[in-house]
Amino acid sequence: MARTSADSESGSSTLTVTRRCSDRFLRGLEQASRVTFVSHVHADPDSLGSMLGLAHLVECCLGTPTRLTRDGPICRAENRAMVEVLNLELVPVEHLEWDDNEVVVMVDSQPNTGRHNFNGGIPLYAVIDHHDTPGDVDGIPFVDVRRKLGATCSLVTRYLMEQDVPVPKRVATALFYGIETELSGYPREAAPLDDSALHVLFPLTDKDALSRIRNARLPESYYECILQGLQSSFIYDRLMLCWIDEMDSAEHAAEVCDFMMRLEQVDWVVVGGVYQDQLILSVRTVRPHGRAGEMLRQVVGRLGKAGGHNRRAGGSVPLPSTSPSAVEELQSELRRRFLRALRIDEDTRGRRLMPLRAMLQNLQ
Ligand SMILES: [Mn+2]
Repeated sequence: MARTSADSESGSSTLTVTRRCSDRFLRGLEQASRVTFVSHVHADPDSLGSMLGLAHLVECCLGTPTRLTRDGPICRAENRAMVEVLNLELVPVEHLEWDDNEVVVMVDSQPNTGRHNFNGGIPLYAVIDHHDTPGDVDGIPFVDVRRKLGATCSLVTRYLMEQDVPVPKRVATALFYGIETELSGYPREAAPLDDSALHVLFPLTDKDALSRIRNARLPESYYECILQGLQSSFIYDRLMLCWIDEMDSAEHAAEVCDFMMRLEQVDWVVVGGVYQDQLILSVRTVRPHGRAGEMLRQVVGRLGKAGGHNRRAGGSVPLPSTSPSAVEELQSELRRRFLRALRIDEDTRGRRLMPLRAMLQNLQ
């Protein structure tokens, strides 16, 4: 098992008993009147699955009531389908009220990474995560952050296995889908724990529910954004950059990025789309050790926020104005920075993915 901050913390020399992470996690919750799970903004399948899995663990092992929450809307069609199909009850973080002795656990995210609006009235008991983006975990009693792990759901599955808790279909489906989406089809590039979690969970999943989530119906705006993405794509060496003028969901940038990333000539795809008063950025790379999260954080710098993993990353930059000139100015600054970060000659002329002539001909 990977060494973790939780492992090293418990590495006291006086005791020979090695307690498992899940034992320590549960022990700290014994006096809790209720356990509330929080995660990052626009909850994704990994955060939803992790909250559900840990809530199940707590309910089975301690009989303590739990709550799952959501921070901001859930936009992506598959993620909304997951909430609906698995009947997840999510309390909006802005409506939370606290019981005496209530305990809060943060999953798939770390405090002060700018990825959540939760700054609750009560301190966190635990942080369970796998992100590279370092958060402020000082003073938090239980921390289990495994940066090599592909999904937080894999760690939660491990806790359930350690405690020998039966995993019902609904929980198994959520955990499985959480891992599947985080690994983008490459379980073996993540960690052995991800791969083995998928093996354990798959027979327990609800296959119909899984296919209803995977094949969620898409809104018209998705196709509008795909069209804009195709029409605005420029290729610079191994990088493709696409811009979307106006999106009615922050998730469309990532969806366009997922759609574009399989183009055979490029290794990197960056999509930037205007959503309300922000430019939302999404990055994908086919390189297994691409460190996309680090690259995007470096590019965005002080302009905004960013984070992510080896193959995938996301971020946002506030726009001073949504006028075309303000958007264009930011786009060209970011283009310069991406080219520099990927060591592509800054004078490289972009080549359109779809030549203008072809676009016009298609209209006739
Ligand atoms: Mn995750």
